[in-house]
Amino acid sequence: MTKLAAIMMGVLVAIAAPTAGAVKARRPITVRVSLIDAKGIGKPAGTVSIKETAEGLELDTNLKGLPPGEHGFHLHENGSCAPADKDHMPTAGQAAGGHYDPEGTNAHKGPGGGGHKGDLPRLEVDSNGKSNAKLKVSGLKLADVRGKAFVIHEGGDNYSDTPKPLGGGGARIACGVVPGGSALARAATKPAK
Ligand SMILES: [Cu+2]
Ligand SMILES: [Zn+2]
Repeated sequence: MTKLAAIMMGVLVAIAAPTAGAVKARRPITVRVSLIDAKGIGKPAGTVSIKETAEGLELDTNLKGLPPGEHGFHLHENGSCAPADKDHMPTAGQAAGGHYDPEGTNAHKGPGGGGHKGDLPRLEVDSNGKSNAKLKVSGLKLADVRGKAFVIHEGGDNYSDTPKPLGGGGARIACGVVPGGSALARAATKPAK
């Protein structure tokens, strides 16, 4: 190898190394999830860690204290897990608003289905009330989820608005706000008293 070639190699390595490091160094965000009811926020129910990858997000769930079975799981548009009125009744997690739908599709079609971007893969909770899974979600970035809320529903999710709207999961039973987002966005999502 000539001296010049050796110097060039060194330069290439120096340029490539920090770039690769910067992509990998993006640290996961951890969302603390709590059980919720019409009175407010209750016991801790574990965490969801969010990692951004080239394909989208990877959600690492470490949840506990949930009813066994399938549960609808979505990103809702407001960063609040508080109750709010629905049909004049205080309702669990209602302040989280609807499914994240930046394109205004008004359609619940499940993950990657072209409807709500907040439609996530449904959760499987084992007989011990735990859900430990790595869920891959394409089409979402960290910037999309910051300042919004993950909501877990009582029932499952058929990734459709029929026979029941929004996958049929019904009541909201657990919720966690993703840290971050602008102060303005947070103020706008404070539940009405
Ligand atoms: Cu939901
Ligand atoms: Zn949806």
